[in-house]
Amino acid sequence: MRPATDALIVIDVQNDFCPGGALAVADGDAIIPRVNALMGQFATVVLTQDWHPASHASFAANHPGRAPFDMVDMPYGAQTLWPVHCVQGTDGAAFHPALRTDPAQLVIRKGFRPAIDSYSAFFENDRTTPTGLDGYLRSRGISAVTLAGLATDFCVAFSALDAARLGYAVTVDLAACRGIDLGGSMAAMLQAMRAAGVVLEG
Ligand code: VGL
Ligand code: ZN
Repeated sequence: MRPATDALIVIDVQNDFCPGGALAVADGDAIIPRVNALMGQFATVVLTQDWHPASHASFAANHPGRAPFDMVDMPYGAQTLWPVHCVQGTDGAAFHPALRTDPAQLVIRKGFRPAIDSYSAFFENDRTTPTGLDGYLRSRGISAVTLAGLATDFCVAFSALDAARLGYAVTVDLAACRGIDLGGSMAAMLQAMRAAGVVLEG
């Protein structure tokens, strides 16, 4: 077992990010056995779920004339437009059926406000609106987090960078992650995580 001050945070292992899903990450489901095994090593396990209303501003379909993967300017900064994915209550938003969910004490849902996206488990994309996860972890005495899940270069990386900024010791288990790699995002985010002191292992 890892020390009681360590938490595992499993990011967005949902059907829409796995093969056959609306925003499938290549080989996304291949991480599940490793993620399930990791859960056995941590007394504190948190799962996140991308959880958008159908009207969400990150969906290209809600921007006439725009296509998925275009960039747009939002009041909070640049935003990638995505295919419709992880709509609240749909099968695409459900956890992959092979993911163990019983060991988790908390499920954080994010991206539920129509006007703002939330890649990170800690803050929405304005980088200031909290999800509440920091308060949960702090009040439980957690000082180190290990991250796994989808996608390495978006929700996992944004979560890792925020966790480092908040003062947690952060490890990303790369063997338990898969990425989207949009316009060099994988190399850029790996570099940003290293620069922030995030330990990349696996
Ligand atoms: C994600 C794009 C849009 C992710 C979520 O989980 O990495 N990526 N929404
Ligand atoms: Zn999303």
